[in-house]
Amino acid sequence: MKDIYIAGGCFWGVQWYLKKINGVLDTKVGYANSNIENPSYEQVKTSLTNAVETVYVKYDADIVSLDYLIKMLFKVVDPTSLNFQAEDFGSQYRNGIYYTDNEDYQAIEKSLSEVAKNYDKPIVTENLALQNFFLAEEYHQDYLDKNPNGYCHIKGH
Ligand code: MHO
Repeated sequence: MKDIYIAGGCFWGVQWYLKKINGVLDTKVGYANSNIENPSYEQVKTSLTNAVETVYVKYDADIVSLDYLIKMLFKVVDPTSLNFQAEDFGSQYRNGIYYTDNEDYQAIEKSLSEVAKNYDKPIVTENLALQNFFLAEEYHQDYLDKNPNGYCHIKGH
């Protein structure tokens, strides 16, 4: 059992997408690497907290690899978008992979260098240690299950 924190724009869509992957056991949406404690969605929306909309992913490493999760993410998320994703603008929509196990850093670097081969522009994905993660408000959890016609930046929804 391992965990990783994944950001790729609006967390509604990223959670909806990642939770369908075989081997993903649990997901929660929240705000990572915030410069204030327990920010609210309204505070994060100002882009002033530096918090990033992020999905906590608990996965079974015997079934799915971190490399696979990263490659799947970048089938639907643009790693060259700096501080925006699709129609959402602001640093809360930057893309990144945030680890709690320092050994994941090299693995993430390797996956990202492979992803980068698909792009002419540099990729801007953060590969950083998770500093903090605050769960988002309950109505954001599994938002697209609760609101199937809700906004989603990920194609296929
Ligand atoms: N464009 C969406 C983003 C929601 S997301 C949780 C909205 O403004 O509602 O950031």
